[in-house]
Amino acid sequence: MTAHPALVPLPRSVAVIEGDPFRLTAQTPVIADPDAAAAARRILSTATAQTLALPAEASPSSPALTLSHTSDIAPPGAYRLVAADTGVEISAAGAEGLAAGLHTLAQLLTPTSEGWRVPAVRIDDAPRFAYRGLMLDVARHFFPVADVRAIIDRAASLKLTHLHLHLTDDQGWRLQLRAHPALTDAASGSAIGGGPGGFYTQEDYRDIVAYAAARHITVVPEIDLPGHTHAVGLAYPHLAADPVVTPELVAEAAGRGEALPAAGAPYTGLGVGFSSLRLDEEATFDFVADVLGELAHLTPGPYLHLGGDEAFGTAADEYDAFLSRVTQLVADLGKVPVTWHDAGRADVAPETVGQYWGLTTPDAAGADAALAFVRRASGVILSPADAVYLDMKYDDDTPRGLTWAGGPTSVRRAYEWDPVSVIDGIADDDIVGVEAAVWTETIDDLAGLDAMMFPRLAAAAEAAWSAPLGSTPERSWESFRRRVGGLGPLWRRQEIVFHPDRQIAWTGE
Ligand code: TNX
Repeated sequence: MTAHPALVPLPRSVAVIEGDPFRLTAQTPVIADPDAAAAARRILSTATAQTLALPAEASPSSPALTLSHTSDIAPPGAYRLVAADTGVEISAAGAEGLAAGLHTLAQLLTPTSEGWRVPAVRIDDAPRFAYRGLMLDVARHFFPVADVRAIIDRAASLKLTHLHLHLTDDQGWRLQLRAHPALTDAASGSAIGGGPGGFYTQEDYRDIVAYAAARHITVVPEIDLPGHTHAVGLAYPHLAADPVVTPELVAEAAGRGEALPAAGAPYTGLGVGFSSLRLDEEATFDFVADVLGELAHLTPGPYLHLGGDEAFGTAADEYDAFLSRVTQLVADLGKVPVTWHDAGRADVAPETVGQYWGLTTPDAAGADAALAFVRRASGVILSPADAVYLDMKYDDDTPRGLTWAGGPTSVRRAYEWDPVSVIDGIADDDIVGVEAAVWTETIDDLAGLDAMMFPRLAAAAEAAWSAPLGSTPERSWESFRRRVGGLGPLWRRQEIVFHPDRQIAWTGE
């Protein structure tokens, strides 16, 4: 084997050790607590596209997969993996680290006629950032629960920890709320391009949250406020301001052959920034308090995302007062508010985390807004759009996708940036984590999500997990393009319809 196996995200240390390879078969015994054993069967069966029994009982002499808890391995997600012909041992403090180790083991497997070969290696690994996220926009196009589950599996396989669901936007409201059934009755049946839309029942949402939790992923729900709210007006006309139709929006809509937004009619175009809740109405605050209260109750995770982006239809003073009041409301509900960085200029609750979505070379306003969160000591999530907005085209020939974030985003551009270098004055400790985002204006099915996410999601995962870009020879584009290319066979077995990008050195099997 080569010195560095095809592992993404790159582990902290990989050492090739003495010994013959391990052979994993369906009958390899698993020595582990029942939950960890179940995780091993699930993760390795998916990775091999075979049902691996991995029995618990074994003769003492057969080489086994051993999963053990060791309190001296930190932080959460960290693990040690030692493989040789005598067995594979994964150790971690808890279930999250064991799962991370199992996903690494999945990447080490090569099929042979006598089972799956695992090279003799010792890996000591730990994440750089605790928050490693993926945002999925289910508002522009709706994705059923089965697709969201598939996305959760994909995120877990790259050791991500958070799934941010962008649940509401101008084109539709996707979450059933008991106090406001009109939102899904009147405002979920539309999507970009005129598709049928859809929504998650409360049971669906609980299913997603539980499925994610079983894979060590926390759901971060977003209700985008006070802009991106045209759909609210379909249910509650008195809460929505009239669309602000600018000459630019008129020109864009004409160019795309789309209808303009009109109060009370579903919006199915790609325009942004024209809608706002009515912030001069106390009824709006009652509505928002109800919605966020119910969402907090449904959501076990610590974060509630309030959006706050592109509220061009909202007066600046009203926007600031709204964000200040609503972030405080979320804090009072016992949750950590998250907003897009646009809200940094407002006097938001001090615990509010800002999500930076400007470019890897920020403009002054974007950098200032992001720094405001750091000054309040709450930190930032980095989602630089020209690196980790996975809805950008790869190149001019990509069938789906947008190009506004500095043109197409090649795999190399998605890889060659480092979180700590984006905003001057922000150190590793100020960074809560890194989040990739797939906006779905141009994507309407799982195959489309796959093609846009893979391989670039692997680059984002490496930015979130691995040591800084350039800190070791392997933390480089040349190494990444080899390593990620080696994952092609695994992704095919996992039924991931990845984009066979020409910058990547794909290996066959
Ligand atoms: C910007 S990022 C948006 C979204 C769009 C996306 C498309 C952000 C906070 N707002 O409304 O869907 O670009 O790439």
